Formats: sequence, C-alpha cells, structure tokens
Amino acid sequence: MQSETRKQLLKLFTEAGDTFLSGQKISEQLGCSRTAVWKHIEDLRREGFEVEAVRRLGYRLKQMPDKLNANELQLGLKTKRFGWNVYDQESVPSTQQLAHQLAHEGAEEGTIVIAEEQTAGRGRLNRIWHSPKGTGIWMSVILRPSIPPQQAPQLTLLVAVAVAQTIQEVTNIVPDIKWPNDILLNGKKVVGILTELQADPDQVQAVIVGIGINVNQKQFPNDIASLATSLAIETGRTFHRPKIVQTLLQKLEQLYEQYLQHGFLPIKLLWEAYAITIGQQIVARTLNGAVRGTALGITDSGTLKLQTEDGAIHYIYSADIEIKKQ
Ligand code: BT5
Repeated sequence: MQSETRKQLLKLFTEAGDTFLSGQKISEQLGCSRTAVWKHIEDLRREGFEVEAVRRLGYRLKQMPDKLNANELQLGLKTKRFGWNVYDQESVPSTQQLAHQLAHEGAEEGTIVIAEEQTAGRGRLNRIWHSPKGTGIWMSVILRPSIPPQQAPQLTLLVAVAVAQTIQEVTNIVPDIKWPNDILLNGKKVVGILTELQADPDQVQAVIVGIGINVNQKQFPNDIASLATSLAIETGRTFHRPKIVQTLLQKLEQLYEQYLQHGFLPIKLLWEAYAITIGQQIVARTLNGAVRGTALGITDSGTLKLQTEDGAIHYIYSADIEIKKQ
C-alpha cells in the first residue's frame, strides 16, 4: 500500500475511535474504489492490525500491532518535537551506540532510537542490560540542553520522573524511584536509565538518555530473576508498547520544557514524591568504596546527600544504593 494512503486510512480509523466507518465513506475520503479500500484493509491485517468488519456498519480498528516502529509510534503522537525523528530497528547491539553516532552527526533534539531487541544492551559501568526481543522498550533519546556537564545528572532524575508518571498512568500503580536511576515495582527493578554525555568542558553537546522498560516479559534469566520484574508480571496484563512510548515521550517533553524554563527545582519536588531512598539507612557503593548512613535527600543539583553515623555529610554523585531494612 502506498504510504500516503496507509497514513490517511489509519488517521481515519484513529479519529473514528470506536465508531464504525462505512466502506463508502472510506472510499470517498481516500478517493479510491470500494474494492481498493478492501485491499488496503487486508494489507493492514497482514501487518498485524486487527480490523473488525460488520455488515451494514463497516469497519473499525480494534487493535494496532505491538510493533515499535515509526508508523505505530507516530500515529496519534501528541508531542511537538520528541519522537518525530525515529530510527526504528529490529535488532541492534545497543540503541545507545547508534544514538551516540547520530548525535555526533548532528541529529536533532528529540530524535529517538528504538529497537525490538538489543544484543549488547548495557547498564552503567558496562553492565549487561537484558533486552529480549519484542517484550520491552529499549530506547535512546537525544537531548541538547544548554547546560554545563555537571548538571547532566539532573536529567537522569527528570527522566525517572517521566517514566514513573508513565507507569503510574498505564498501570495505576505508583512506582518507587531508587536514586539515581532505578524504578521499582514491589521492590524489583522494572526500568533502568542510563544517561551519557557528549560534552565540551563547559557545555553539553548532547545527552543520550537510554531507557529500558520491562513490559511484557513473563520471566527473567536466573541471574536477575530475584531482582527484576515487568509491568506484565506486576499487573497480570499485557501492554501495547507503542502506547506506552507515546505517553512517555509526552511526559518527557513536558518535564524537559519545564526544566529548561524553570530549572531543576520543580522536577526535584516531583522526584521526591516517588523517592524511596530518602530518610532510609542505606549503603552507597561508589567506585571509591562503600559509605553507610542515612540518605538525607538530594541537593538542588541532583546529588545524593548522606549522613554517616559520626554526623559527617557525604555528597554522592554516582553509586549503587542498597536500602537497609530498618
Ligand atoms: C541501568 O544500569 O539500569 C541502565 C539500563 C539502561 C538500559 C537502556 S535500554 C536502551 C538503552 N540502550 C542500552 O544499551 N542501554 C539503555 P545499572 O544501574 O548499571 O543496572 C544494571 C543491572 O541491572 C545489571 O547488572 C543487572 O543486575 C540488572 N539488569 C539487567 N537487565 C535487567 C532488566 N532487563 N531488568 C531489570 N534489571 C536488569
């Protein structure tokens, strides 16, 4: 099917929502014969769209395919800039790697790289991020804020808020954020966020934000089975991934605009509402060793403030946090 006709037909269906569209009406709108309409609908079905046909009423779109490609992601997308430049891939080593390359080549802000599968998905410190095919959201977003590199950790927290709001909206469960980059449901990790920079000493050129969301997995490999969970495991439902990406891009764009206009403070307040780390006894494992104490909060730049038993205050820029049972 020609992509323009396809686009028009999908637009008609999405605008109609639950209402049936008659074959006559579609053929008028598309300027083609009833037989051509029927062929276009068969094409959509072959692509995985579920189109219901009822005699005398016509057609309506019941279900879109759960595919993370530009067509599905942009249909009904409500953002201004985020997600309008999409690199959709079936399989990549890591969406971060491709996004870095695109950012170097000048890709615009809001460009996303998204894949059905990552064969070398990574976390912080090159740890492995399990990214099996067709079940999760493995995505990198390119941002170009005019900020000094020291402020970039704020963006990890901003993204965490956007993802937490998204999960809350689609599941009705309020997730927890564990500083700096984990999102948990029932104490298990459902999302990981990886923020990487391309920067000069005093100016960020691009921030590559990697977001991994476990959506429809029913189980995990042994090494992470006790730590990881998915939206499906927690709710007993399966989710339509393109819809989640659309919601996320919208929240992300809103928060990012707010951040550029008003700074980190409003984001910090939102972040604190989801944070489980604050006020807890924690162990922060940094590259320079472990520090044990009470997490007092985060500073206005997103750094974790920790007080050890002797009363000393430590500022933690990057660490793995273990929350101690009280
Ligand atoms: C993170 O690292 O949590 C950041 C993960 C970012 C993944 C995204 S996916 C799109 C983009 N492309 C990439 O290649 N990466 C980004 P960290 O805090 O270091 O946590 C890593 C640890 O989480 C691992 O050592 C495992 O213990 C655990 N883990 C691995 N895969 C997981 C999964 N699918 N779900 C939950 N936990 C997982």
